[in-house]
Amino acid sequence: MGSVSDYDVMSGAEQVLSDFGVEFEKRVISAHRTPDLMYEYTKGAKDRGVGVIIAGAGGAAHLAGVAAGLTTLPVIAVPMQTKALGGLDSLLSMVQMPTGIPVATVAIGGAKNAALLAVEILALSDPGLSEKLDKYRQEQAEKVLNSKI
Ligand code: RP5
Repeated sequence: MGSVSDYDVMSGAEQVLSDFGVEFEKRVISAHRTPDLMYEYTKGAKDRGVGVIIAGAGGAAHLAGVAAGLTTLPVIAVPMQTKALGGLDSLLSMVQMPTGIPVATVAIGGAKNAALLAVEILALSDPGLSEKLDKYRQEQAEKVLNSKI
């Protein structure tokens, strides 16, 4: 994430990944304030065994786009809600990537879905994780089917 101030939202991703038993790195790295670290961290990600990068940032939210330019790992962007523009600034900064450097952008504040998408990507080569996803979907459906009003 681009700042500690993003953690309230990004902790949702942490929670989902923990629930699925997926190992993760949790870092504050800013594309603007710490560009050298941004380069070093992202360039080394694949060799460290990282499978997917989830990047949460707000405002002029270049974190995900810069990461995507530095690696061929899938990058998922989480736009943060902002005071000035409600998060539309973050969303548009993240979603309009140039052809050739894709970023998968979730909803404003959608950290949990970002984590679920990451789990789905990792599950392509992990049958155990795939089973957990099926179970999760089943439980979700049951909650709706059993809901009373
Ligand atoms: C972005 O600027 C961060 O991702 C954060 O959402 C926003 C504000 O950062 P702080 O000023 O709170 O550190 O880079």
